[in-house]
Amino acid sequence: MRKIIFVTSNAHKVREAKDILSPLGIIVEQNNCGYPELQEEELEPIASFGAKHASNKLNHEVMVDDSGLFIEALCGFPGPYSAYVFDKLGNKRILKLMEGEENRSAIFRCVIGYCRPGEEAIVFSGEAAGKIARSIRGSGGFGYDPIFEVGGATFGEMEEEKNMLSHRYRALVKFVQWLKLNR
Ligand code: ITT
Repeated sequence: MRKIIFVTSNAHKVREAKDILSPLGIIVEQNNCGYPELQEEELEPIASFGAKHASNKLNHEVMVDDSGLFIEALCGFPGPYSAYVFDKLGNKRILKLMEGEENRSAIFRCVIGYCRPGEEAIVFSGEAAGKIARSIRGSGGFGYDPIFEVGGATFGEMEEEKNMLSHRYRALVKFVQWLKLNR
């Protein structure tokens, strides 16, 4: 069995990745050792640098996941700062910032970085287009899920459906296709 170490502090991300990678016989093991997060506007260089750093540190093939919510009416905020903003403001205050705003469009992005020790990292990105809800709805998922709506339901109101249409699912599908060709 092949094992990929997933370097993240976020157990929800690991659960979603396991749902997709385990059926292929890939063991996903969480490691919370962290990696330096570059200050960049784009997620790709953050994931790429993180994966390379972590694979060399752990001397094992690793994956990392850098995600962000890009709200159109807020010029892409919080984007690469999504984790910091979620910790400091949370969903309630994001909704406050969006009060009276008719343009609710937002994109969730996920970039998976993968690297083997001594090699260059490869990145796989996925996006989900949706809307910022007008209230917090649903208790499923994590993070921004209760305010991110796709097709009328928030990710927080979904059960398995999130993992069939999310930004992470789409990035993981590309990762899986690559893994199948590069065992
Ligand atoms: P690691 O960096 O340790 O992997 P993190 O939770 O800090 O974990 P990010 O830096 O990628 O992850 O931050 C993204 C933020 O967006 C963070 O607050 C997450 O909770 C949130 N987030 C990421 N994916 C999400 C998803 O699928 N649904 C809802 N919120 C999500």
